Amino acid sequence: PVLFDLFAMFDILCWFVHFSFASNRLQVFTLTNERTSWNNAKDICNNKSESLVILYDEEDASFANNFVMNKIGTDRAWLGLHRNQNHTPTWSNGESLTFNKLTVNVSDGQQICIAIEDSQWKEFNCSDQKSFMCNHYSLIEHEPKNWCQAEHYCRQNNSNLVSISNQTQNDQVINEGKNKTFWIGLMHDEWEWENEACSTYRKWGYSNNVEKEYCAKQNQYLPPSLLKLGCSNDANVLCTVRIKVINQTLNWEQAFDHCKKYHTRLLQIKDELDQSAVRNWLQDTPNNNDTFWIGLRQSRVFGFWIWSDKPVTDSNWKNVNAPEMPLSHNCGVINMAENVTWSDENCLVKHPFLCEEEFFFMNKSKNN
Ligand SMILES: *[C@@H]1O[C@H](CO)[C@@H](O)[C@H](O)[C@H]1NC(C)=O
Ligand SMILES: *[C@@H]1O[C@H](CO)[C@@H](O)[C@H](O)[C@H]1NC(C)=O
Ligand SMILES: *[C@@H]1O[C@H](CO)[C@@H](O)[C@H](O)[C@H]1NC(C)=O
Ligand SMILES: *[C@@H]1O[C@H](CO)[C@@H](O)[C@H](O)[C@H]1NC(C)=O
Ligand SMILES: *[C@@H]1O[C@H](CO)[C@@H](O)[C@H](O)[C@H]1NC(C)=O
Ligand SMILES: *[C@@H]1O[C@H](CO)[C@@H](O)[C@H](O)[C@H]1NC(C)=O
Ligand SMILES: *[C@@H]1O[C@H](CO)[C@@H](O)[C@H](O)[C@H]1NC(C)=O
Ligand SMILES: *[C@@H]1O[C@H](CO)[C@@H](O)[C@H](O)[C@H]1NC(C)=O
Ligand SMILES: *[C@@H]1O[C@H](CO)[C@@H](O)[C@H](O)[C@H]1NC(C)=O
Ligand SMILES: CC(=O)N[C@H]1CO[C@H](CO)[C@@H](O)[C@@H]1O
Repeated sequence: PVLFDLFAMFDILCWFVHFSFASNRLQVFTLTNERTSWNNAKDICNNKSESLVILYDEEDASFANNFVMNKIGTDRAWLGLHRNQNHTPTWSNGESLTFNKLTVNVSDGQQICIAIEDSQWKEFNCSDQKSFMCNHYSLIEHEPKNWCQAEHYCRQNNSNLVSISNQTQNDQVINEGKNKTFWIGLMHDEWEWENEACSTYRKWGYSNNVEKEYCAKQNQYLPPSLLKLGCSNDANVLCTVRIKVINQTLNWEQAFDHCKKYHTRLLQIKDELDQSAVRNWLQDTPNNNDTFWIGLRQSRVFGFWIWSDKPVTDSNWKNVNAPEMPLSHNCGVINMAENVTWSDENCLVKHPFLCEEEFFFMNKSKNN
């Protein structure tokens, strides 16, 4: 068996890796020394099954800023944000906007989200925390969220934020809204994050760029902000990976294949930062009191534990020492109920599992 993938080792040596989590979203950042155009940067990340970095809030932004400055002291790194000039407003369920009660015009770079207040459609800062209404007039009053979190909440129930297609429906939405101010499924934003990620982070820095400005990079100055830059300019490449809980129960091999096919790979935990990020992240995940497959496997020939193709260096075993043959089972799980430690498990048992991938989409969401 090929246990040590030379390419992977090369990766470890040449790419800076770090975990961060903000607003319940975990990201692994990697950065290249290469400077290239935005489109090329996007390809470089995609070729590694990663994507250009998405910023979800100021914490992300300041992390990305420090990361780039500390690693290569560069003043430029591309972000997964670009301007789509053909943008037309659509409902969050993908339907086009045929019935429109909005009376404002949106200017370049501005992101606005629509809520109903006093029976009218009004524009608000998408970061505002508000009540919201999912489809079927389901009003969520007591868990105020920003627009993206609200849409995410509805999605978890196979729904969307409510969309409105005629006056009758508009009246009903208002009626069911109990005079609250609540988000509906409409966001205006001609700037788009990669992979249709939904993020309300939008803090533009000063930019006196005279060329056509279509892509965004991280600004190196504090406080961190976004700068517009022509897409054909050169900047460094900042990629990211995410983690996803798959609720479906499969055996280890099937889980491994599933992650590879639909996402990137079964989750690997390479160091303490990874471990604590996973811990923090699982704590905020519903139905987390579970045992999840991770990409941990024991070589049946040599007896040591590997992450798919890389040796396990850091460890967090339940009983401190790695389970040893011949008594051990050959696959690894992580267990929230056991203080997020690892245990060996029979590879044929079925468990939910953790993949690495993007997970927060505007519309085009991969199932599972
Ligand atoms: C990405 O991969 C494709 C196919 O392997 C290759 O043709 C292309 O040059 C790669 N692009 C970059 C930027 O590495
Ligand atoms: C919005 O812009 C259009 C075209 O620029 C203009 O005709 C319209 O009056 C504007 N509406 C508002 C409310 O400013
Ligand atoms: C939206 O609100 C956030 C947080 O309060 C703030 O940082 C940001 O500047 C606001 N955006 C706009 C366009 O006013
Ligand atoms: C989600 O589904 C549950 C159970 O069907 C329901 O009680 C809850 O109101 C739903 N939430 C939303 C946002 O639709
Ligand atoms: C309004 O839209 C809803 C949902 O699309 C539809 O079921 C209903 O028939 C429409 N009503 C009218 C009067 O067009
Ligand atoms: C909503 O507010 C209006 C005026 O502010 C009031 O007349 C109406 O009774 C209120 N409706 C409900 C359901 O509270
Ligand atoms: C995951 O699956 C379990 C059992 O099949 C179910 O009870 C739970 O609601 C599911 N959780 C989610 C987030 O779908
Ligand atoms: C989680 O699982 C542990 C062990 O199976 C059990 O003792 C504990 O009560 C569970 N907690 C919840 C919140 O279900
Ligand atoms: C769980 O693990 C954390 C981190 O290793 C440790 O600080 C904490 O004391 C542990 N809690 C229990 C109950 O063992
Ligand atoms: C998850 C989701 O809402 N997907 C929708 C995205 O938009 C298309 C139409 O453009 C719909 O068909 C999908 O259902």
